[in-house]
Amino acid sequence: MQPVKDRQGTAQGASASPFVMETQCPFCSVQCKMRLTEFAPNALLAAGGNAPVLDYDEPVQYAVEAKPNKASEGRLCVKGMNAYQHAVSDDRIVYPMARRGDTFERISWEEANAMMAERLQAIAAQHGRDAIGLYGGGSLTNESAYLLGKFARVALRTRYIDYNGRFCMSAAASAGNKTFGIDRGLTNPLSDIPLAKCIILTGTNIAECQPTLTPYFTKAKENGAYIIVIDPRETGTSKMADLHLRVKPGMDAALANGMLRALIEEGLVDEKFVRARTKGYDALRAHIEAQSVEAIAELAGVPAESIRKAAIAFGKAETGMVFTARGVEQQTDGFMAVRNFLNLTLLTGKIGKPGCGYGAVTGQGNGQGGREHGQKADQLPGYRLIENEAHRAYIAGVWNIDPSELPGKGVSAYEMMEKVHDREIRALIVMGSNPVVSNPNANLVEEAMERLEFLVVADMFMSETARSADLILPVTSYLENKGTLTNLEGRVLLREGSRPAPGEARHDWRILCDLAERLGRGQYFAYSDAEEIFEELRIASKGGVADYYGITYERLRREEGVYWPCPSLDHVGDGRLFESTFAHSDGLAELVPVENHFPDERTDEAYPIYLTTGRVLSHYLTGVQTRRSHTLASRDFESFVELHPNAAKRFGVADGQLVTLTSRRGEIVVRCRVTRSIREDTVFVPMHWGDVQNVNKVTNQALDPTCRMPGFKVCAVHVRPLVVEHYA
Ligand SMILES: Nc1nc2c(c(=O)[nH]1)N[C@H]1C(S)=C(S)[C@@H](COP(=O)(O)OP(=O)(O)OC[C@H]3O[C@@H](n4cnc5c(=O)[nH]c(N)nc54)[C@H](O)[C@@H]3O)O[C@H]1N2
Ligand SMILES: Nc1nc2c(c(=O)[nH]1)N[C@H]1C(S)=C(S)[C@@H](COP(=O)(O)OP(=O)(O)OC[C@H]3O[C@@H](n4cnc5c(=O)[nH]c(N)nc54)[C@H](O)[C@@H]3O)O[C@H]1N2
Ligand code: SF4
Ligand SMILES: [Mo]
Repeated sequence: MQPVKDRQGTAQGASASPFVMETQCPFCSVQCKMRLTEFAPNALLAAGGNAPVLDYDEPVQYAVEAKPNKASEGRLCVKGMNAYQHAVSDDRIVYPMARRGDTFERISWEEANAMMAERLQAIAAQHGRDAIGLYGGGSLTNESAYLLGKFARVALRTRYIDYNGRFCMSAAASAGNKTFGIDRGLTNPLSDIPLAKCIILTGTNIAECQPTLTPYFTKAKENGAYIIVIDPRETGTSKMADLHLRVKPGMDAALANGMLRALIEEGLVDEKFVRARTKGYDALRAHIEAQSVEAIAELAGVPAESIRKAAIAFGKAETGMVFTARGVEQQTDGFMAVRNFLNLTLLTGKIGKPGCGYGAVTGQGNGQGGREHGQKADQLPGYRLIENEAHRAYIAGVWNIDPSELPGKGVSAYEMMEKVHDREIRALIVMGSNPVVSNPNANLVEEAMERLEFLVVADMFMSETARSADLILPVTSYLENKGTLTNLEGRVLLREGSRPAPGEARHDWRILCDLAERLGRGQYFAYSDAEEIFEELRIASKGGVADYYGITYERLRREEGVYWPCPSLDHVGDGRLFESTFAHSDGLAELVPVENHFPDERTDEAYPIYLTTGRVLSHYLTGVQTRRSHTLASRDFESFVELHPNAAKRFGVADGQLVTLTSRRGEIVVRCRVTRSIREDTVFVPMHWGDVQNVNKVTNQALDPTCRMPGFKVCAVHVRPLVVEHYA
C-alpha cells in the first residue's frame, strides 16, 4: 500500500497515525467544542481494525466527536458535525492570486506584499490616508480583530474601518450600552435558562440558529416555564412556544408598548425594583398610559388578548428572561425596539437574579469578542471609544504612539460601501466577510467593488466579493488558526489550531504583521504567535468595559473558558451581571419611552407584500463555507421564498415554481414554497445564496439612526412567475 497524502498535501503526508485535532465549531456564537480525527487508510490499518471500513478510493476519512463544554454541554448540531468539510475542501485558496484581466494568476507572497505596499502607499499619497478602508468580520479571532483595528489606526492611519458585526449586533449592543451601561450578549450564564418560569423569545430562531442551546429551553419547559415566541413565521423555535405572537414585520417596538400598557393596567410593575434600580420611570409611565392595547394590536397585527396574555404571564411569573435577536434588531428602529424589551425586563424586575435576565443572542462565532477590541468605526480595544480623550491616551500609550496620531471615528459598514461607490474610498481590504452578499442593496455594493482602484480580499474561498478583487490572499481556517473567541455568554475560549496550513495559506494576523513591515510600521507589529497578541490585548483592554486583563492562555486551557469582565488574574469572571448595580456610573438602568415606529418602507400597489429575511438550519450566513460542504449543501441546495397559500393565489404562483421577486432596488429568482406557516402579508427568503439568488439585491439600505443597522428584516416586494424567454 502506498502512503496516502492529504488532498492539500500537508496535514497527513505519509504519516501512519490518525491526526487528532481539538477544536471548536467555526460557525455560530455557541462555539461548541469538538474533536476531529483525520485518518489516512494506512493509519486506519495501524489503528488495529477498530476503525470503520474504508473505501480506498477516498484517500482521507474524518471522524467528528462532540466534546463536553459548558455552553453546549457536549452537543453539536448538523453544521458543527460537518464543518470540517469546507476546511478540507479542494476549493480552498492555497496561494496568493493577482488579477490579470478577467482571470487570476498565482503570485508569491513576496509579490503580494510588495504590490499591496506599493498600491496602498500610492493611493494614500494621492488621495489621503482616508482613501483606504478596512472591512473585518465576527469570525476573526480576538487576536486578529484586535490587530485589524490596530493596523487601521497605526499602520494605515485611516479612520475607515468597520465590520460585518454592524449588521449583526449593533442594535442590541448600543441598546445594552445605553440601558445597562454595558453590552455583553447574555446578562446571565446559560445555566440560568432552566430556572426561568416565563421566557420571551422575540425575533430569535434558536432552534435553527443556535440549535445546541434548545435543550436549555426544553428543560425550562419541563420545569414549568411558559414560553412566548414573537415571530411573523412558524419556526423550529415557535414549536416550543405556549404562545406564538405572529407580529407584523417591523412592529416589535409597538408590540412591546402594548405589553407594557397591559403590565401597568394589571398592576404588575415591580415598583420597588424600578424605584431602587432604574431612572426614567415617570416619563415612561406617562408615555405608556397614553397608549391602548387595542390600538397597538391593530398596528402590530396581533390580537389584543394575546398581547395581554403575554404581558400577564411574564409579569406574574416569579422569574423570567427575555431574548432578542435579529428579527427585532435588524430594523430601522432596532436600537429603540430592543430598548423597549429592556424596559419590559426592568419594569418587571426580572434581571440580576437567578432565572432572570436579558439575552441578545449573539450571531457569529466571535460576534461578541469581535465587537469589543477595535474593528468598529468608533471603537478602541476593551470597548473604549475613539472619540474619548482619556481612552485615546490610554491606547496610544499601549501602542507606543502619540494620541494625536490616532485617527477619528469612521462610518458604519454600509456607509463605507457608499463611500466606495462615491470613490471617496479607493482601496479596500476585506478580511473575514463577503460584503457583496451580506450588505443591503447589494447591486450598489457590487458596483462599488468594481469602482475600487485596489481591492484586497483575504479569504479561504473565492467568495462573491473575492471575484472582484485585484489581489486574493489565502487564509487559514479554524482548524489551522489558533486564537481566542468569545461566545454568546461573554465567555472567552481558546481554540487550538493544530492542522498545518494548506499550501501557502497564512493566518490573518500574520498577513497584517507582514504588511505593516512593508509599510515601515513593523516595529508596532512584531509578534511571532497569537498568544503574544493576546498578551497585548489584555493590557489594551485593562480598565475598559470589556476587561480581559485577568485572562491568559494558560487559564483558558485550565478552566475551559473565562467570562469577562475579568480585571485580575485571581478574578473568577462574572457569569451573572447586575446583581446589585448596573454599569452606569450612578448604578442605575435607564428606562426610555419608545415610539410605535413603522418600517422605513411600506407596501403599496407596485410592491404589495412585505419581505423578511433570515436563516435556515443547514447554511451559515452568505453560504461561502456551507455551500462547500456536500452534506450541508445537499439539505438546501438553492434559495426559496416562503409564502402563504392566499398570497400565492394573489400572485398567481404555485409551490415548486421559480418566481421573480422584485423591490425598488433589484430582483432575484427563487423557488416557491407555499406554506401556512407565514403571515399572509409577508414572504420570507433566506440569505445564504449569491448572484441571482442574493436576497440583498432586493433589501432596503435604510439605516437605524443611532446604531446604523440596516433594516434587513422589512422591505416591500412584488412576486411574479419567472418568465423564461424562448428563442427560435
Ligand atoms: N443555521 C444558521 N445559524 C446561524 C446563522 C446562520 O446563518 N445559519 N448565523 C449566525 C448569525 S451571524 C446570527 S446573527 C444569528 C441569527 O439568528 P436569528 O436572529 O435567530 O436568525 P434570523 O433567521 O435572521 O431571524 C430570526 C427570526 O426573526 C424573524 N423575524 C423576521 N422579521 C421579524 C420581525 O419584524 N419581528 C420579529 N419579532 N421577528 C422577525 C424571522 O422570521 C426569523 O425566524 O444566527 C447565527 N446562527
Ligand atoms: N438580508 C439579510 N442580510 C444579512 C443578514 C440577514 O439576516 N438578512 N444578516 C447579517 C448578519 S447578522 C451578518 S453576521 C452578516 C454576515 O455577512 P458576511 O460577513 O458576509 O458573512 P460570511 O458568510 O460569514 O462571510 C465571511 C467570509 O469570510 C470568510 N472567512 C471565514 N472565516 C474567516 C477567517 O477566519 N478569516 C478570513 N480572512 N476569512 C474568513 C468566509 O469564507 C466568507 O467568505 O450578514 C448580514 N446580512
Ligand atoms: S453551528 Fe453553533 S450550535 Fe451548531 S455546532 Fe456550531 S457552534 Fe454549535
Ligand atoms: Mo450575524
